[in-house]
Amino acid sequence: MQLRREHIQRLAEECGFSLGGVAEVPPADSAQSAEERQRFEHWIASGAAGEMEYLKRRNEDGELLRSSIRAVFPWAKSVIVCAANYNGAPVRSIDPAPGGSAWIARYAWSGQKAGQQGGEDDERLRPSDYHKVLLKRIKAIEDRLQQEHGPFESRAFVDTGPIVERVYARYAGLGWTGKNTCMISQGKGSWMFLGVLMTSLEVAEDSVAVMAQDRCGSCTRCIDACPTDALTPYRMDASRCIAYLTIEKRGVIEGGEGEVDLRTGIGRNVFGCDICQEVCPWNRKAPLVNDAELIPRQELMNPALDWLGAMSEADFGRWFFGSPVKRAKYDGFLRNVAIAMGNSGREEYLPQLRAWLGTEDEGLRNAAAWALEQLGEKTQTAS
Ligand code: B12
Ligand code: SF4
Ligand code: SF4
Repeated sequence: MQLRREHIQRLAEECGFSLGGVAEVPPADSAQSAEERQRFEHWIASGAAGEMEYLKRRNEDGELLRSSIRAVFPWAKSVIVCAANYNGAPVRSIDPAPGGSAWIARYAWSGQKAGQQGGEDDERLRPSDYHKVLLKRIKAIEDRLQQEHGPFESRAFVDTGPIVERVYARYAGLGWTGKNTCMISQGKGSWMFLGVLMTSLEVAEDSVAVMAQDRCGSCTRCIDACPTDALTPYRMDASRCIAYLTIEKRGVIEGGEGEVDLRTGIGRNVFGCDICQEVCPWNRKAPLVNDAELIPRQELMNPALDWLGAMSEADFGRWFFGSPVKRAKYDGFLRNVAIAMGNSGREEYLPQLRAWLGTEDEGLRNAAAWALEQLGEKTQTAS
């Protein structure tokens, strides 16, 4: 039994994806494998992964787990890669916005109807998380293939597998790797989540994907627009990326090295960052999402900083339970809000920031002290 491209594309569409493709796993001793392993090794060795320890895990032979599928799944011969659109609304963080508003990255806007429990709550959207949404769909593809072709080895992942999904999206012909490091589809842009299914099945000879051509050309808009200088062509220093700082980084956010103070660069972004994709010309005509499990929640577009800052831990849980935003954790999220307040130039936040100086969480305390200084108030604790 071999996998055929058209069949995978059809299955992907039937299971709720915008794009689907299949790639061969290159032999361990191939030049392609060696190049990817080396690129990943260098990236980790340079410190670009910051404190994301899960990216640095190695096997007993000292190989980085995420740098080679074969090291972890020797049976893997192919990877099915599927992409789902999450372009919620034509609202961008770089456009003029109401004063005192924050930005939550659009991948975290998603929600779905609360269900048929009756009563007024029915129309309300409850948060949804792309990990769960996509994994369910990938597993539906897995089931369909098992039914059609009998048992085979397989593993489905969204984010968490020992694989750089964008590399396989490129191998599967879904798009190219942009200078902003995102997977860009020529017709659909880069607002795409990825999910993968590794299988022990071979790819039919006539279905080996043709890699998409790199269409970045001489453009450097993403690199020029990045507020924290995290990008050089096709490479990100994640330790400088706002998405890393506001989602993955725990504790204190320091100013960092380089010309830009990272906290200033964060601007009004309180969870993730969309800038290097918003400026990308390939997203100008990107289709809007039409997906019952990824419906954009209006209240998360340009949310007011004072609303976010006044959230109790219980409120945070209510608004973000089941949403990717939970990953930042309550204290981390408030830390980000404090930094955005410091960047707002608005004195109305002074009382809230002063109150946070008395909090136990060091990250939040430090961010509040820094923000107060930005707003012209001297404190003892700012670093
Ligand atoms: C860790 C991680 C992050 C980190 C680090 C990002 C990074 N650039 O690596 C942080 C927290 C910063 C992050 C941010 C975001 N992430 Co993220 N992240 C991941 C994760 C879990 C692992 C990525 C990884 O291994 N990085 C390591 C480095 C080395 O990989 P890389 O930059 O992708 O580089 C590879 C290729 O670019 C290629 N390459 C490098 N140089 C060159 C040069 C040429 C010429 C070519 C052709 C290729 C090439 O080889 C590299 C390594 O082999 C993946 C899921 C997964 N398992 O893959 C999601 C993933 C990459 N993230 C995703 C998303 C949506 C985001 C955000 C948009 C979220 C947000 N709005 O805040 C931002 C996007 C920022 C950006 N410009 O990339 C999507 C990307 C979808 C897409 N269309 O590309 C993924 C695939 C999750 C998913 N399942 O959908 N993320
Ligand atoms: S997501 Fe934001 S901070 Fe990160 S590389 Fe892109 S523009 Fe820079
Ligand atoms: S902004 Fe330009 S350089 Fe950056 S990813 Fe898009 S096309 Fe490529």
